[in-house]
Amino acid sequence: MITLETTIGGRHFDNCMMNAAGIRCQTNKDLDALVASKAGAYVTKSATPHKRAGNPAPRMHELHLGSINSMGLPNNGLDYYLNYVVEDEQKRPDSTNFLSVAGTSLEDNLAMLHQVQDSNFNGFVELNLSCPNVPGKPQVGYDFDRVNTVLNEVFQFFTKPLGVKLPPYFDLVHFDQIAEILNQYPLTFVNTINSIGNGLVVDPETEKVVIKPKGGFGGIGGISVKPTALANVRGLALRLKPEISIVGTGGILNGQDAFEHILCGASMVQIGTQFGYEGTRVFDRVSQELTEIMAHKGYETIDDFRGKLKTFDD
Ligand code: RRO
Repeated sequence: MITLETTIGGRHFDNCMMNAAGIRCQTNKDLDALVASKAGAYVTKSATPHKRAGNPAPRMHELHLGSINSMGLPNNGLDYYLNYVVEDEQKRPDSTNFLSVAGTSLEDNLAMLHQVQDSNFNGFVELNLSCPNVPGKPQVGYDFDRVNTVLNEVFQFFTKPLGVKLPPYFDLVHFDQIAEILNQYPLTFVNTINSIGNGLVVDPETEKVVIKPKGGFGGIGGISVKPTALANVRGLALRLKPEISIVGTGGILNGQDAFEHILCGASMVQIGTQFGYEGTRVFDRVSQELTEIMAHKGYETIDDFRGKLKTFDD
């Protein structure tokens, strides 16, 4: 009997697949559709203390090999998402879901986490340290001292399960440096990767960029980011203490992509760009495809192969 169930921080999930923050999770209607789907959990659109309209349109563009976006954190504000997840927990007390927060300053993040700490919310908080699209606000995840400061401040008072959403890193020394910081804290999970920040897509016909904000610069997602995502999942899985689970995000379109993320060390996988294109059916399809791969290989649970990627040195 093959199962796609997984465990993070002692919490059980029936399916190891879910949406990635930002994709079809901004409204109650979006979240209701995720609850009704085969996804093992959902994550809410990254929240700021107050509702935000985000950047001007066009701010997302479909690419042959993925997507570029500069949404600029459009969201309904923390109260909206906190109310949703708390009410959902009352209806489904055994489920664990993810509440994403993305303050544009340390003060905002601390204020939001105080509010979450004081609430009845019992799920996971995903602290987004990697939004690439707010003009004038660099991604915190690329400033290692700042990451350390943020986590140090947060864990002075925050006692609920917390993870961080990281930007992609591109040098093994950076994996070493970020892991050394993350390992000092009681994190429940690390989610890697957010979109590859500040790519540029050019339309040769019109000789113009394809999105309006920031002169056309935006975060790249979808199939073209998979090798970077796998490297980050693997790089962190090899360096983080075992109590910190890895959530793998980036370039998952099918069962094979999910399989590769898990092989690199992911306990949960998130589908972003492709979920945007396909809707909740993606979770049925990718679950079916992953199950078939596992059947073919004789695996019954994802723990049978999670993190067991081979190299030429084995
Ligand atoms: O809203 C966005 O522009 C956005 C966010 Br907060 C993020 O974390 N990642 C992304 O690609 N877009």
